[in-house]
Amino acid sequence: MCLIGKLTCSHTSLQVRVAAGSARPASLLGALSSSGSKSFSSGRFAQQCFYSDFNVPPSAEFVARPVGICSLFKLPIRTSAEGLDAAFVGIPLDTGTSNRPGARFGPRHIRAESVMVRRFNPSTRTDPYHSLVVADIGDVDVNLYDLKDSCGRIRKAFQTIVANGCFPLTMGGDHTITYPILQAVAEKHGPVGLVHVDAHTDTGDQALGEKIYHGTPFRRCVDEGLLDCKRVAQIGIRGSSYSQDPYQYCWDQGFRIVLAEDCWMKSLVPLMAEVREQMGDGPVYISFDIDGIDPAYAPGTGTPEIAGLTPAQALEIIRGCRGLNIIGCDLVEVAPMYDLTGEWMGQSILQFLPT
Ligand SMILES: [Mn+2]
Repeated sequence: MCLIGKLTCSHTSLQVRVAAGSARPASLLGALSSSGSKSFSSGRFAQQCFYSDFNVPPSAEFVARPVGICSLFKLPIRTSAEGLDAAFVGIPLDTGTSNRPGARFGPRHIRAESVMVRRFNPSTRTDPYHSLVVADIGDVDVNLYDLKDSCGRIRKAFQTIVANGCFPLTMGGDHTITYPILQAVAEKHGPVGLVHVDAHTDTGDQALGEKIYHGTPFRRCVDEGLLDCKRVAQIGIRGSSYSQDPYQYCWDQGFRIVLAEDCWMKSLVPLMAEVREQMGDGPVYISFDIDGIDPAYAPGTGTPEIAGLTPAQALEIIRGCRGLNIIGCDLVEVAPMYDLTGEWMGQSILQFLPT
């Protein structure tokens, strides 16, 4: 049970949720104390955070966008997921890429671009920061010279995150990372449903004799029973293939495949109603490969394919996940050096926050 109150400060109006019986300490300046930010502009930061247990991004109405140590949405930086409902975490790894590398720089560039994202979305009217305690917990300490070692490190890091009862919100990194993430997530929640946006199914078996790279994560997940295969939807799939029946493996598992060409010129609202029905009440993980979106909009990626989803369709997919039992998500394959405007890198992940 929650009590919703509204307090008005001199410059801004803040909604405050007090969770009855919450073990969380009622720190009036939680965002300040957690980031140790009293040393700069404490008066203006205090107006953003006062009377709230929650971490709220400072508004650019009061704190200039470039001010502060770079974190996602300028949220406080924490060293662990303890006490958090959800945590942004980066995985700067791209040694699983098959074509253009660069996704190792995804997390830090997404953070840099995220200063443009304001706290409220007037279309959804969601206020995620007052539903969940969220912070940026930094990056997984990956080994760029050993992909298997990196997978072990990622799995271990995410075991700790989910053990804290925290939802991981991950910035990749290439799509290899979703495999060890789902190992940790499925250990906690059991086999999960999957909403997977991508140009590719990422269900290959091997390449160059290697079983682990960014073309195989969901095949490995099936091998290990990490997915509830009847609750898997892959959306935006397109491009050339190695065989005439490239989707047979997915269909054999029970996946739903939504080809990009079946999305062209359409609203995806009806599709997402069907996806919500498919997912039911069970735990759902969202894995969003930026290459699901057409490279005309989002060129900053390693394996671009023409004729993809539009940004409006991407928003319809994310908004269409509302109400699902979302237990984590990732945005992967952002390779910033191919997106010279930088416009896309931080824009989509805010709406991943489950509310
Ligand atoms: Mn992918």
